Amino acid sequence: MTDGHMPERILLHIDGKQVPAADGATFPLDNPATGEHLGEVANAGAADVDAAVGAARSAFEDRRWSGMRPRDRARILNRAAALLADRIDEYARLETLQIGRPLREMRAQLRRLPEWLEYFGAVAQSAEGTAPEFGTGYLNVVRRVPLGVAGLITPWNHPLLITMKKLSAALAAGNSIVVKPSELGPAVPSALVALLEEAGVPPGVVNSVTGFGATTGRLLSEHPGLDKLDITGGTDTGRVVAGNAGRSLIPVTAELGGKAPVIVFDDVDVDDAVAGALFAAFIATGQTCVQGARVLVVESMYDAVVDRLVDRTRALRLGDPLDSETQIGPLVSGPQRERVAAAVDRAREQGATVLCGGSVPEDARYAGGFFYEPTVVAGITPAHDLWYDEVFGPVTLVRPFRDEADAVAQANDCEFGLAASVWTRDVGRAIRVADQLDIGIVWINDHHRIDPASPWGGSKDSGIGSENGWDSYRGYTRTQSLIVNAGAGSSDWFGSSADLRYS
Ligand code: TXE
Repeated sequence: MTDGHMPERILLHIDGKQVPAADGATFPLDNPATGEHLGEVANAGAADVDAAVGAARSAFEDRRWSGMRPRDRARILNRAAALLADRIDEYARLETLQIGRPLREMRAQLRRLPEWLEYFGAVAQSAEGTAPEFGTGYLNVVRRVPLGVAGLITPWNHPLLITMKKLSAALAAGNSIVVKPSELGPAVPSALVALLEEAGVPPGVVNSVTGFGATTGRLLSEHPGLDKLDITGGTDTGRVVAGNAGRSLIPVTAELGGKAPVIVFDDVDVDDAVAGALFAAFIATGQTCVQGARVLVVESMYDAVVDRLVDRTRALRLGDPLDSETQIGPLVSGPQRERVAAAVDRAREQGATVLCGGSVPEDARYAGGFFYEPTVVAGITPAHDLWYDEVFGPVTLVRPFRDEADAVAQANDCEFGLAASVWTRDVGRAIRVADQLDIGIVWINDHHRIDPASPWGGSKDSGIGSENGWDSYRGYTRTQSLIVNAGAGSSDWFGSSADLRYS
C-alpha cells in the first residue's frame, strides 16, 4: 500500500518476492505534468526475465494455480476485485502522477476494473467443453486447458486497464504470467501483482519485469519459455512481437494502432454530435488507440458542427491533472509531444488549416510539463499524412462527406480498423453503415464504451485477436480432444487381410 504516494523504488516481482534487478540497474520515473522525479524503477535484464519466466513455468507445472478448481480460482479473483475496489483512489492518483492523465478520468476508469476480475472468474466457472459426435462406440470430449506461461506486454496510456484486460482472462483460464508494463507507467501494474498475491493467487503465478521495450520487452517476447504473447502497443512493436511469436510457434494477441472515424449524419442534434466528437477525440488527452481522430460530418451540417467543435475545444481546461477541474493533462513524455507537434506541423506544411490549438501553450504554468493544446485541423485529404497517420495525442481532423457511401469509403480508407462511431437516430442507417465498415468496434451514438464481456480488437494493421469476452478467455486456452473407445471393440490393424476400416 502506498496511500497514493509513489514508492521511491518500483521493484521486479518474481516468485512472490519484490526484488531489484540482478545487476542493480534502475531507470527514473518522472511526472510528465511537472518534470518532478517520482522514483526509480528496476530495469530488468536477461537474468531477471529468465528468472520470471522460470518462476511462472514452475508454478504452472506444479499446478498450484492451473490445477485449482475454477470455482476456487474465481473466489480468489473476486477477493482481488474487492481489494482493488478499496484501492481505487490510491491507484488513480499513482496513475495520474506517472502518466499525467486527469485524476477525474483515472478514477472513472479504475472504478470499473474490479469488474474484469469478477467477469472472468464467472467465465472460468461457466466454461464448458464439447462432445462432438465421433461415431458409434466412441466418446469424444473436447476440453479447454490453459496454455502455460503467458507474456503480457502493456503500454502506458491505460496502464492498469490494459494490464487487467489481459491478466484477468489469462489467470481465470489457469495460466501463469510474466507482465512487462510500459517503462512510462509501471507503478500500478506492479502494485496489482502484489495485490493478487494478497488475495490468494499463489506466488510465482504472476510475475512482473519492468524495463524498456527494446531490452526487457524484447527479451521477454523472444524468450523460448513462453506459450502465448499478448501485446498492446504501437503497430511497429506489434509486428516485432508477433514475429517473435511466429518464430516460437505460439499464439499472439495484438491490440495496436487506430485512427477511428466519428461519422456524423444530419439527423443528430449539433450539440450532441459535438459533445460526442469531443469525448471521442480528447479523452486521455487523445492518447488512446480508439481516439476519434477523424470527425467526418455530412456536408449539410459540416459548418455548424465544426464551429461548435472548435468553440468547445478552445474551452477545454488544460492544467494540473490532480486538479479535479482539469480536463486535459500533459502528454506522457517529451518524445510523445514532439511526435504530436511534428504531425501537426507537417499537416500545416502540406496546406491544411489548423482551426484551433496546434502549439505548445505559452502560459508559464504549463512550462514544467509536456502540454500541447487540443487541436482541430481542417482541409485534410488523403494527400496529407495526417489523413492516415496515427498521432496519439489531442489532435483530430474534420472532413465533410456527401452521402452514406462516401462516409463509408472515407472511414474505410485507412490501414487501421480498430474502432468507429456512427452518430444517427436512423437505426437502419446505423446498421447499414456498421455493416460496411471493416472495423472491429463500432459504437452507435457513443464512443469509448467498454465492458469486460464485449470483444475489443481490430482488423487490418490494428492487430490480431481480441481482448475481453469469451474469445479472449478461449485465446488463453487450447483444446485437448479425448477420444475414448467406449465399446467399439478392439481392432487388430495388422492382424488380417480383410478390408480396413479407419473410422
Ligand atoms: O509504444 P510501444 P510507445 C502507439 C502510439 C504511440 C506509439 C508509440 O501511436 O505514439 O505507439 O508509443 C513495449 N519488443 N501506441 O513507444 O513502444 C514497450 O516497452 C517488445 C498505441 O509507448 O509500442 C511497452 O511495454 N516489447 C497503443 C509496449 O511495448 C516492446 C498504446 C508498448 O510500447 C518493444 C501505446 C520490442 N521491440 C502506444 N518495443 C494502443 N494500441 O493503445 C516496445 N515494447
